[in-house]
Amino acid sequence: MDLIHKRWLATNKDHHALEDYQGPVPRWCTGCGDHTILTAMLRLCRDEQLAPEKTVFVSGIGCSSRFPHYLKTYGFHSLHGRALPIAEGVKVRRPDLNVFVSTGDGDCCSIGAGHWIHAMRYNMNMTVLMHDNCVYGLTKMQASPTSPQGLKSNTSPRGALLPPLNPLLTALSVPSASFVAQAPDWIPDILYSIIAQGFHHKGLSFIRILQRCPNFLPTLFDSVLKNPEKTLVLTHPKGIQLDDSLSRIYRNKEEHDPANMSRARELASDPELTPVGILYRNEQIPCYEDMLKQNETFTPNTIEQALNKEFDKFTVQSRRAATMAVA
Ligand SMILES: Cc1ncc(C[n+]2csc(CCOP(=O)(O)OP(=O)(O)O)c2C)c(N)n1
Ligand code: SF4
Repeated sequence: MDLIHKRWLATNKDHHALEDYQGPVPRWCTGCGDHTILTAMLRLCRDEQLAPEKTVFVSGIGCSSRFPHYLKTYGFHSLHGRALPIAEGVKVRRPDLNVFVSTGDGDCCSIGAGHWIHAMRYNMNMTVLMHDNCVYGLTKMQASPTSPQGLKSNTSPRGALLPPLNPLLTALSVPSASFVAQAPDWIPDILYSIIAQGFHHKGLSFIRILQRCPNFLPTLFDSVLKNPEKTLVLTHPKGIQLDDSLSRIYRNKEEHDPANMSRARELASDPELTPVGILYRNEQIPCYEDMLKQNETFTPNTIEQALNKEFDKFTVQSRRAATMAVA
């Protein structure tokens, strides 16, 4: 940001600074990936100058679902698994609002899985952050659908029996999926860039964020964190780009066109590499709220006319007016 721009912002009374969006100090554990996700979100609100009164964060229940408490916008800390239908309700009545959803892997892929699939289908214009720490954090370490096979937890003391669900592949398989991306919480610039692109996408942007939970799974992402070669950064003029310093660390890159669904599926199922970037984007898929508007038979005007017609049946008329009406 140049000096003139900075000075102009400082003197502009309508400008929102980062602190205008910042709520109380978060109560997540030290080192929890949710902190960096919140920082990225605060930056986005400030950079996009989102009006706090026109911005809503909806969440379910879980550590990650405490997100709305830490932002000075509207927020709805709802029920376990129900963040998406509530966000859809907000969007359908108030399409003018910026709607964001924070949901954990338990919240989204377990109890909320049905809502997740249908929210992808409805493709309403909102940004969905799926904080995937591969465990139930808030309730103190039970296996989630994305937990690695063999994970010893309070619900699987001998190790989780099932292989994990792949949230990227699941999302890509839903008809009408229009934006699917993966971001790590530990590369702030990439995380921010992906969230920003998701926000600018018209439709539901599903962003799976690999989120560290140092309290319960401190070594979960070690292989990727300690060896940058295991990360495959998906670059594209219509996706994300790496600056020089990140390019020196993350040498494993692929130019991936987000319109290419079959390559997106291959990348999502790669057993060795962790893809980071926008896997799929399709701007042609209509949003449900726009489809509704086109088919809307009840406008405020037609509702008023229908109500007036009904109320007129009960109008008490003077005898003279009634006689005139009969004549
Ligand atoms: C209907 C219902 N079932 C179960 C719970 C208990 N519960 C609260 S949070 C949670 C799981 C949280 O895990 P996740 O969604 O992965 O979020 P995290 O805490 O890891 O961020 C569970 C099972 C609940 N609150 N409501
Ligand atoms: S338990 Fe895990 S997910 Fe929850 S706040 Fe602590 S580090 Fe974060």
